[in-house]
Amino acid sequence: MRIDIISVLPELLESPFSHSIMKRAQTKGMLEVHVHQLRQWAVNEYGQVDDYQYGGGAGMVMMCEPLANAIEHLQNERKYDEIIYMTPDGKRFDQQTANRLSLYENLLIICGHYKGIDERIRQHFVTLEISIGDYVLSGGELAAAVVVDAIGRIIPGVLNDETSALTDSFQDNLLAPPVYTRPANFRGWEVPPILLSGDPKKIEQWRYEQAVARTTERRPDLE
Ligand code: 6GU
Repeated sequence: MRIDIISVLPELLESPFSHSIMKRAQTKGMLEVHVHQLRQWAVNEYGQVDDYQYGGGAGMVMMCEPLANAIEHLQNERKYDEIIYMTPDGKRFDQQTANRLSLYENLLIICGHYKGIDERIRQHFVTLEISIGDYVLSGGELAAAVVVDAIGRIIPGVLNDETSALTDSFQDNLLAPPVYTRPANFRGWEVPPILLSGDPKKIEQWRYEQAVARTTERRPDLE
């Protein structure tokens, strides 16, 4: 998969994909992330990409022309399966959406800033609007990093058995059960004996019950 990202703060998106599983996905050639500075398509020599909003009001709006030119430049190179706009008024991101997006070849992500982007870009180019939750960030970059991470780690072949996504929280609308590692007794705090029993059937049953109990307690909305 290739993901292109349009941003006025590309520096924010350098580090998140350079470590651990995201790094492995790219080293293995399964994921490419390309970040593009929107100011390359600025309307003047000052690098302007935003302007005051019609109708008045505080806050700048990202202009049509730089965004349209950036998007069309990238579209000339390849066809995008989705053109995604990161915005707090988008559809709330979830595992189901991550799963669907992980199957595509080419995604384009637009990061908003200030009051957001001109509505006409949303109408004429954007095919999917994503929010990562009900709170406001100062720009779309950190939200885009969340989405790319969630997608990248489940691209087929990125995870091995040890890091398998199959047992993640949310993969079947259940939170994950508690996990433990050595030692079996730390300061008198014991690992549940069933996990030391060596009985895979019982252990699986216990994990399932824990997952259900945790979901009922913490996230009744998931059930
Ligand atoms: Cl996608 N962008 C911004 N600026 N804030 C957010 C968000 C996105 N998702 C939640 N809050």
